[in-house]
Amino acid sequence: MPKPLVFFLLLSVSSIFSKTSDGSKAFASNCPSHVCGGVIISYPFWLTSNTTSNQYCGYPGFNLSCSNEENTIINLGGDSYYVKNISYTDNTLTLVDVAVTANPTCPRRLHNVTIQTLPLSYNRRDLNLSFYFNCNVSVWYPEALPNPIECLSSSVKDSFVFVNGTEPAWPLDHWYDFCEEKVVVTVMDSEIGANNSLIEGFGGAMNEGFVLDWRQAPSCGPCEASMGLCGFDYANEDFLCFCSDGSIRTNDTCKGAGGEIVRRRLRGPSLS
Ligand SMILES: *[C@@H]1O[C@H](CO)[C@@H](O)[C@H](O)[C@H]1NC(C)=O
Ligand SMILES: *[C@@H]1O[C@H](CO)[C@@H](O)[C@H](O)[C@H]1NC(C)=O
Ligand SMILES: *[C@@H]1O[C@H](CO)[C@@H](O)[C@H](O)[C@H]1NC(C)=O
Ligand SMILES: *[C@@H]1O[C@H](CO)[C@@H](O)[C@H](O)[C@H]1NC(C)=O
Ligand SMILES: *[C@@H]1O[C@H](CO)[C@@H](O)[C@H](O)[C@H]1NC(C)=O
Ligand SMILES: *[C@@H]1O[C@H](CO)[C@@H](O)[C@H](O)[C@H]1NC(C)=O
Ligand SMILES: *[C@@H]1O[C@H](CO)[C@@H](O)[C@H](O)[C@H]1NC(C)=O
Ligand SMILES: *[C@@H]1O[C@H](CO)[C@@H](O)[C@H](O)[C@H]1NC(C)=O
Ligand SMILES: CC(=O)N[C@H]1CO[C@H](CO)[C@@H](O)[C@@H]1O
Repeated sequence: MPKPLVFFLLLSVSSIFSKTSDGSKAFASNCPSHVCGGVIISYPFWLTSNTTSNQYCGYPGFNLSCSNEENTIINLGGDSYYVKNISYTDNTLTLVDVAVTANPTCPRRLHNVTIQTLPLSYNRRDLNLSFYFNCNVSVWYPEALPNPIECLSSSVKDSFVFVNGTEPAWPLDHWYDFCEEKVVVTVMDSEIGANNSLIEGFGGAMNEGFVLDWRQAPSCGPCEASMGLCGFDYANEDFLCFCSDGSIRTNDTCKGAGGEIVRRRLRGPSLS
């Protein structure tokens, strides 16, 4: 093949390529990624930012904040969790309760993990620990229960931890009625030894966090199937589909001509 022809072919291939990559650039500028402390925040996750734009790419509730360009945080049921890792291939999130890190060896102010209606579920590797706080059972049958967690107990009230479901069959029904609070926290089962290292080990396990699987938001299927990315207009409470041609539609799909096309080019979450 003569050289000019090869050159010509290369040129036309690259101009086709750059045309499509213009399209994806427009796409990317609407839905930019962000790296925070080594965690890549990318669709369907998005960065909560203080811009005036109320329109975001990503799933509702999958907004993350970035504190000091160091810590990525997600909010679940009003509680904050550090996001240690997001896998976009395994669709997993590794989370550590922010409250745990305030007191790593003896975490306090624990709360139940709440995933509500978000498209999240527990990973196979998770294990639930049940904490019973401030129980006055010592008055009754102290010897039938395991050792209390010293750092969370006082002379009159004891706190206990169990792998959920292994609480002792107690001669006195509902001994936990004598506890002020029960909280179930999730850890990775690999962090809990076979022997009773739970009292010493629960803090360490909680610092390693737990894994959630994330999946496609149900409302987002048609948009993603048409190569779009889902978003939301918080001001108008409209579902949005960011299409690869640069348009943003209130329809649930990029296919066909239907749907109001939002002409305004949006910046998306800034700080990218
Ligand atoms: C966002 O808030 C931070 C401080 O909270 C401020 O420094 C920054 O300028 C704000 N950015 C925008 C785009 O308003
Ligand atoms: C996500 O958005 C909600 C609602 O706007 C807000 O209350 C929450 O603090 C945000 N989460 C994070 C981690 O920024
Ligand atoms: C993040 O999770 C993925 C999948 O589980 C794993 O391969 C990767 O090593 C993790 N990265 C970090 C920094 O933990
Ligand atoms: C842990 O508790 C959650 C509910 O809080 C439940 O959905 C999950 O299946 C439990 N995991 C295990 C291993 O018991
Ligand atoms: C805890 O264990 C009990 C008994 O096995 C089970 O019924 C309950 O669903 C478990 N709860 C969680 C949150 O895992
Ligand atoms: C133990 O606690 C329960 C519930 O918190 C309370 O009803 C009960 O009076 C307490 N008993 C003693 C002996 O303190
Ligand atoms: C936490 O969840 C358990 C059941 O999984 C429930 O019994 C307990 O009351 C909950 N605790 C709080 C503080 O909501
Ligand atoms: C548990 O303790 C036994 C005896 O002390 C020991 O042989 C075994 O290796 C321990 N298992 C684990 C998982 O630590
Ligand atoms: C596929 C689809 O949902 N199409 C809808 C797009 O929006 C118009 C009106 O805005 C509807 O008539 C279409 O059914």
